[in-house]
Amino acid sequence: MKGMTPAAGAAPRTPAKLASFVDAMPRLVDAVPVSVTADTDYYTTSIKSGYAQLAPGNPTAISSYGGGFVGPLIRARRGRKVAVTYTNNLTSGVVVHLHGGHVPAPSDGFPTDEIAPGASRTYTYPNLQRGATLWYHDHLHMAEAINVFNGLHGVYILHDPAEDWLGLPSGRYDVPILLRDAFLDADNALYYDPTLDWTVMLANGKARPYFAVGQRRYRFRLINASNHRYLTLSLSDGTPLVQIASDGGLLPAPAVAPALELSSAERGEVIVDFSKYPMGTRLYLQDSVLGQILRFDVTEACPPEPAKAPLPATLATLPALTQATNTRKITLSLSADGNYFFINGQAFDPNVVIASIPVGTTEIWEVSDISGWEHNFHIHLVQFRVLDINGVAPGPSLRGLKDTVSIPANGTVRLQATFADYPGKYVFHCHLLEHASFTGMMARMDITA
Ligand SMILES: [Cu+2]
Repeated sequence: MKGMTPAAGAAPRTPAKLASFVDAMPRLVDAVPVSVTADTDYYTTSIKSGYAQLAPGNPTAISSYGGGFVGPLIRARRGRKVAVTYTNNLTSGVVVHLHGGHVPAPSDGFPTDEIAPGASRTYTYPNLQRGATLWYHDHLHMAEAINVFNGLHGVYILHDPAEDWLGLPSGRYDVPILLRDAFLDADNALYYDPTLDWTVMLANGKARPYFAVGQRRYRFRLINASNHRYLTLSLSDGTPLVQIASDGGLLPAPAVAPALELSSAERGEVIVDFSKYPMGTRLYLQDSVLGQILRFDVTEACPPEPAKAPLPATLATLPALTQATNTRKITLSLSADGNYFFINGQAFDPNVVIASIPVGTTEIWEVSDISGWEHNFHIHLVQFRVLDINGVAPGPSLRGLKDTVSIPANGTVRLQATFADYPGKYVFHCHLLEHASFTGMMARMDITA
């Protein structure tokens, strides 16, 4: 990838030659609480190594949350807490971060808050934010790129009764799809080398699968869990994608566009209406670089959709932007030796506070790249608003609540965020995981009481 040089002496690997659309895309398996109290659902998950059938042929050695290549699907409900106790049964450390979650610092997964091999840690998520498609993944200092590559990722849906009035497809017709690329060698082994071209696109842990659908609307929650690949997704027949939600939940209004762009870690929820296609139709979800990555087969008998009201022009009303009291400049640069991407002049040091923010503050961040590379920018703890990109107001798909946004090379994005509560230490960083893990592109922010 950009900014990475090949490891010295690395043996060349032959990529797997994979047939496409052989396997069905699995539905993610719901996590089952081990106990439920009046206000909290409790889960336990073992982080362990194992094998998964990612593609036809040999099974692939993986790291996993709970055994599957994509971790258990946690379904939270707004206003009910979720507590997950992770036990690390790997031979190296891990950290779990709920991406997009508004959570107290001890549960956020600071990169050095390691769960050592054999140890356990409980993360508690308040779920007081708006409904959204979140995801969880490893965040271990200088190792998240490899850990996520090996399979430490999962989906966390925060359901919100405030969405019920929209009559969106639900249950079986509300389908999270975790997309990520990989390099599989000729033996189907995951082989981590970011200088290679990772051309195997996995959807819910299967390489280029098919998915049977019925003649009705579906809600697809698309998560770009790729380490660094940008996705530009579209339907093969040119039907526009109707995006209803982004990182932090519903958009103010549907964003209808020929393609949906998702940088690493971004989410986009789309409504696809298959009712216009004859039975037997094959339609592809395609990426501008990788081509067809998922085939929808209109083959499933399903009852007609009840009272299909058109999507309203207004999906959600976002909170009014409050007056910012501080403007903070964030500069992304390349070190003189070319080995690091700096944030405000330095590589990540977990002991150095780059941003100290009094709790309750609303800030505008001017995030500028001067490295000449495109990066993407993720702030923990908050959902922010994109004010403008190179001085231009964001397009419809970026007008909702966001936690990750692409920063154009040599460009500036202005964001606004309110750090309403939860004092403690957090990070913000480039979500190209190779940059975050290996080039120091991360910074500590402390929310001060
Ligand atoms: Cu970067």
